[in-house]
Amino acid sequence: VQSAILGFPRIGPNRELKKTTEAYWKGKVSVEELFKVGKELRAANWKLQKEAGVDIIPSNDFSFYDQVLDLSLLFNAIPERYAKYNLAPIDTFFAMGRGLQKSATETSAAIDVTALEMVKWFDSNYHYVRPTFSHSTEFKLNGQKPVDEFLEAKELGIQTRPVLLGPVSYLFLGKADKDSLDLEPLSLLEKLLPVYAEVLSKLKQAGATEVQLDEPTLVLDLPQEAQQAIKKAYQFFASKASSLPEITLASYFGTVVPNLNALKGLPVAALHFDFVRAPEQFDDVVSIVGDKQKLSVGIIDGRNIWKNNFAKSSEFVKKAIEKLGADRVIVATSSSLLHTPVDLENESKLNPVIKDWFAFATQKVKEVVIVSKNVSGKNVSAELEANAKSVAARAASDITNNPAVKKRVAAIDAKMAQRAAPFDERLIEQQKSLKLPLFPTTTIGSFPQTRDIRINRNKFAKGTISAEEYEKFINAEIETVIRFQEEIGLDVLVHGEPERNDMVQYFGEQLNGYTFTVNGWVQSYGSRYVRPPIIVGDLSRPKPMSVKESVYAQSITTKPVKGMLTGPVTCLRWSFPRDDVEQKTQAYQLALALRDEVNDLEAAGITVIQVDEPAIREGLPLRAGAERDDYVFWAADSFRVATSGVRNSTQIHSHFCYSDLDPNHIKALDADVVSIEYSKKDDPNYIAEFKDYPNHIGLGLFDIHSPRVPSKEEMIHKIETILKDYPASKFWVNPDCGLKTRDWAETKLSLTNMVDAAKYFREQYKK
Ligand code: THG
Ligand code: ZN
Repeated sequence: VQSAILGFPRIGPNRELKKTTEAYWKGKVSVEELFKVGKELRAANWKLQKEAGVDIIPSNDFSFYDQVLDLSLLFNAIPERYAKYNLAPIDTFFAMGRGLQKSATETSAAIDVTALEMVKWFDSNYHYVRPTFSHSTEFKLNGQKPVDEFLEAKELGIQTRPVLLGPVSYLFLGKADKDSLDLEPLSLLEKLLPVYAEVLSKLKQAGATEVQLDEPTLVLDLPQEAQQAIKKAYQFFASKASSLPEITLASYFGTVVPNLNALKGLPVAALHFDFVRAPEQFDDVVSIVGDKQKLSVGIIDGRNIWKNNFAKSSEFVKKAIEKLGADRVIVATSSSLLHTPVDLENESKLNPVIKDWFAFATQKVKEVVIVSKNVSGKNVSAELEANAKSVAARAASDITNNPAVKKRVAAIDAKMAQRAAPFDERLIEQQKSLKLPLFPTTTIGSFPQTRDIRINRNKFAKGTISAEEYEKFINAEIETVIRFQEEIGLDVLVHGEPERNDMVQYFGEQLNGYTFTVNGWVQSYGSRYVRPPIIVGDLSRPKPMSVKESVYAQSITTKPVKGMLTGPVTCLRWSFPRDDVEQKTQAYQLALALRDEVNDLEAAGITVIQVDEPAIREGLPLRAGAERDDYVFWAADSFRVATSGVRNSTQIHSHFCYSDLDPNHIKALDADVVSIEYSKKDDPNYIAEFKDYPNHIGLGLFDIHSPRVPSKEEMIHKIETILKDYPASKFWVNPDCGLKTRDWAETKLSLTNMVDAAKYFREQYKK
């Protein structure tokens, strides 16, 4: 029984990829150095897997930014606004990923282009760069990255299985560009397939015997056309079978059963399914595996950090072997390991008892091999025994159980999830106390996280500066941010969050029931990584978490300062959750902890409190149905449990980062003000979805993910577009997200322009 890995994290054990990429952007390292580091990272990953004894090792899972963007570059799906600058391919690639703004020099013209849209990768915290097509898109091979990387591995004596996003998912996850809105991406399939086959045949010529084509869209509710497209695409490849490598079609993150017809009789060599997320699909999918087809059993979790249960997994795989025979079964990770941290060995600070419950990517590689050996009848009894011990120890541990928390969750009632008065009444009281102008301006919470801030946070963490020194430093930072906001005329201020590394990690560190890594980084997008805290037990708040900083900020200004918290669903989603308790239960435990925090902030004199739920959309189950309905209820309900304990005059804000939220789900939160992403939408229809939204709306006016500075006129235009149809009193003016990834220089310019845009409209409405 073979073992297979679907993809390995490319960031390096010590974030080597981030460091070099960012240095390259700053002009501090050459392109040669950048490529050299990429090559070293790939080599190290291949060797690690080879040495662990993996049979099927992926290549082309590496990317300098995003693997979907790699394909857009490879297939020449490069919108003219990027292509026209004739940059080196890698620079075009980065410009598409993150935008580019450069003033003119003597030898080159100015460059000013925004990034392509960035979207959540299914229900994960990874973001891909959305393929963007227009009528003028002409697919052709632009370079041959998958071939180059295959050959690179081959030179090291390592045979790999290149992985590419499959043609249907690639198109389906893309969109039409602004100038071609009538274009249906899937209609490009016929044009794409020959180019796609060309790269596959080059791989074959280079010596690849098999490829992994990911079609994760198979776990969505696929329209009929997309199901047809799957058949069409793989039949097309089959018609060229002699010149192409064998294909493993991989799906993950859910069940494919509703799309089974698309898969039945599909002429591919192997099918991969995710049995961690959807073990219940086993009988159905096995029934469609063809006589000569192999089944890749995704049984080692690519999305979480818990140690695999070898006995259980082996039993599961054996069921497949019984049906198909050992030579037609492959033991695999459920998805790419991109979503897990690189190596548990790097964790020096974990409680050894807890550490023994985890497996990161490097450990998961070994797990795949052990399970495959076990089901092949090889002797791995020592590993099995140690594994059984560890699994039993976790189940019996009192670290996981807190009866008081369980009791409090059980006592939550409907009243706790409801504000004392409806929005209209609350609004009157809030206006009376806050006295804000039309188009009130605010920011989403974080201000630039400078080097100095990071250094001081690290010093404090390491104990090289005292708590007093650190507090002094943080207060000085808060004061800088407050003065700046006063100076440019923002209305509702924030303290800037200098004390926070990450909006989830920061709260996780202060709650009981969580544990953390020192180096457990996971790529979120481009060069930005997160270090998700791990929920190991029942969650509770031993003491206030954010009150001190908010109160200090409020004490030095007469303008209202907004308290800043992360909502229960986001705390849950951006952590590694427990797998032994329902997610819903974990969300309510968090909601109670946050409710106490919200109430403490109010009691300390904070009158505006923002509770962010950017992850609420990604948590939505991928398919319609009972599970999704249940989620929609508990996600909003837990938010309301967290935020409904306050007076009517206290204004609750929320923010989501992403635009593709169902307005009904937003409504259910009953927040007084919600900020939505409006920066990348020129589309008045988008805001029309909020027509009946009763509460106030913050227009996320500019894209903070890009270093580009938007002009005042640009933002005026955006506001104007919607004012035709809506009352001015409904809107707030703000950026589309926190500013922590930006520099001060950009921040000052952007926010000044933004406040000026709001002032412009205030003048207009005076007349
Ligand atoms: N936190 C977490 N997940 C997220 C976001 C977040 N997912 C969605 C969205 N925000 C992604 N955006 C970011 C933005 C910035 C960073 C990470 C994800 C970031 N990371 C620092 C870096 O890579 O340099 C490291 C942060 C740290 O020092 O801890 O800036 O906000 N969980
Ligand atoms: Zn955001």
